[in-house]
Amino acid sequence: MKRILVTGGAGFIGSNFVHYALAETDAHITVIDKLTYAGNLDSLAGLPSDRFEFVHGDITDEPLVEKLTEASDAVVHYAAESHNDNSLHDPRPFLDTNIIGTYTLIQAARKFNKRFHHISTDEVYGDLAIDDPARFTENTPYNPSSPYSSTKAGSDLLVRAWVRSFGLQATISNCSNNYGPYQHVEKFIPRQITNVIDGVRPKLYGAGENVRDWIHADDHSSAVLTILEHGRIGETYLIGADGEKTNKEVVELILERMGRDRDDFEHVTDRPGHDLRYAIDSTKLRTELGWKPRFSSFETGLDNTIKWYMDNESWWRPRKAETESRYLEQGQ
Ligand code: NAD
Ligand code: TDX
Repeated sequence: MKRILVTGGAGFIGSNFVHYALAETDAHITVIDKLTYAGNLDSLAGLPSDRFEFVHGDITDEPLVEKLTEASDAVVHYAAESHNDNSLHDPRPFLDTNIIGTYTLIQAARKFNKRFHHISTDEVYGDLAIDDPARFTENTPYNPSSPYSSTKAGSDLLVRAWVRSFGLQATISNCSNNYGPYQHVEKFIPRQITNVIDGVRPKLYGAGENVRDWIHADDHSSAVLTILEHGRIGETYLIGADGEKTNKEVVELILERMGRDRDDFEHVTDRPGHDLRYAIDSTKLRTELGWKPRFSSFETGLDNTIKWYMDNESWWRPRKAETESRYLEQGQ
């Protein structure tokens, strides 16, 4: 795997993957990123110029995508509109990037017969009841709830159809909620850490009983590299690290680790259609490909993440006020 094209590499998980893959492999990486509100070139600062190139562009730009795909050995596709709350207020960019963008990329990968790995989410499966012992597996039926997750589900189905109908050399992974450095302050964990830094009380949607299954972004990256190198073409792999927690537990932990009272948070308007619980069974990835997460303790990963936001205020500060004023308009 000599030359990898990474889409959305200036975003949260894409940038973590670029750092991880440059450290763990000898691959050359080219990033294509549109630098939407969610992209940040500072997340890619200081990378070695002989092994890394940044291209400012849109994944719906067919000639550009074809040129970059032809020059690569593999494509790892992270670029997306990624935030559920935004998709409820303005769904259109989600259709353009998540559906048409993925279509443009798989057409190019098909044309030049390149290895393609599609990054997706556990949200395509909908949600589980809080007290249901079940977890998502590769065989769980698709049942997405939001404009975001329905466009991710649509993009997964396009990739599956291109494998079956055109022999696309593709794999798919569906991962649970990521945390770690370089995550936009609109997302749950960075929003609450930066609120605490600012002396503002963390905001819990509704009662805070919703459950998310947390994985550190580095563990997501190691799983993607494993699938890229050893995954079977046409297969889907679920990625998760057994990290189920209620949102209230996460907020209490953030407050405690940052030296504040555990109950110093407030409840705000709930998200419409808010998924109750996500939970991943990653047995297939672990048994078939021998992958396992390195961050076995959520508390340790969270401490590292809190430290990163405290040490890197210049990275998140320019986006904080605008993000909070958007939430304020929504009563959140
Ligand atoms: P993000 O919003 O932080 O980053 C998305 C990146 O894509 C940004 O840099 C943005 O500029 C870029 N982008 C958006 N539209 C583009 C376009 N048309 N052309 C080129 N670049 C474009 O998202 P993230 O949280 O890092 O998520 C990355 C991927 O991982 C997404 O596909 C998402 O569905 C998936 N995923 C995320 C999570 C999570 O917890 N965040 C979990 C599972 C899967
Ligand atoms: O201020 C908040 N308060 C709150 O209680 C915010 C921003 C969120 N929440 C809740 C909503 C969710 O139950 O926290 C949980 C996590 O919220 P988000 O960070 O918005 O993530 P989620 O909606 O679960 O989706 C994330 O994981 C799956 C990513 O944003 C998706 O891109 C990924 O597919």
